[in-house]
Amino acid sequence: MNAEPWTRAQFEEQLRAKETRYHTHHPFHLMMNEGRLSREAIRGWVANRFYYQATIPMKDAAILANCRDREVRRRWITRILDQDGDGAAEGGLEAWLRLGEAVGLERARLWSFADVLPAVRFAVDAYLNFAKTRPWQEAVCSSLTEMFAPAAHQDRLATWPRHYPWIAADGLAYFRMRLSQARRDVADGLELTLNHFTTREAQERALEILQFKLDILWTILDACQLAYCR
Ligand code: AHQ
Repeated sequence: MNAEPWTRAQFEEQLRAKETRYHTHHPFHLMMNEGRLSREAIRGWVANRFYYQATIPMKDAAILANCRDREVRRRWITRILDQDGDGAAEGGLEAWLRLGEAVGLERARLWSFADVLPAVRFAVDAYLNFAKTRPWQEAVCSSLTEMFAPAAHQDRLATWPRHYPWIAADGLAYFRMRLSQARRDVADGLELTLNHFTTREAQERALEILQFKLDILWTILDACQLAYCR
């Protein structure tokens, strides 16, 4: 017997309840916020997360490539420019490169992806492949881990200056930039998700998709902890 679909409010509540599995609860992130990471661990995290950041515009382009809805494309395309930049703004990738320089990593080193750990490469590539091969609405749903991202950025902005005074303040510009951009992106992605997944079976599928993406973020920190916190 098919269960009744959740209401929009219940469905959103189910999605938001996944926060307990978000990577801000990972031991590596807890150590980061408590100032317990070495310079090597911070540098390793910045270099590995750059592989994730540099893949986001490709992931969003994959969503556009799979989407026949002009109105959705007009809204979604802003994410690519937010990261790659355009005439007016330098973009998120540039801000992350400045974070790299602030922690002592050369830009060329970051772009070489020489420091990317095997599990990080597999996890990030799995995210890109998911966006390329699944319906665009599923890829939109997977981006909703960003519902929980403002807290992560706020944690860093609140704790890094005190715990990691060797990192110049302008290196944290990326986290500040995302506080507003993430909220706008999430409003968009959530609207599309609540509108598309309307049967109970589809809503349960949406929760599975979100858990898949939470596992990607969790795996990135598993690899960083194993590699940099001996
Ligand atoms: O800086 C982040 C970002 O631009 C994005 C895009 C979004 C997506 O499309 O999957 N997810 C995401 C995330 C960013 N930062 C991560 C962090 O912890 O700094 C969080 C991550 C996410 O929650 O998915």
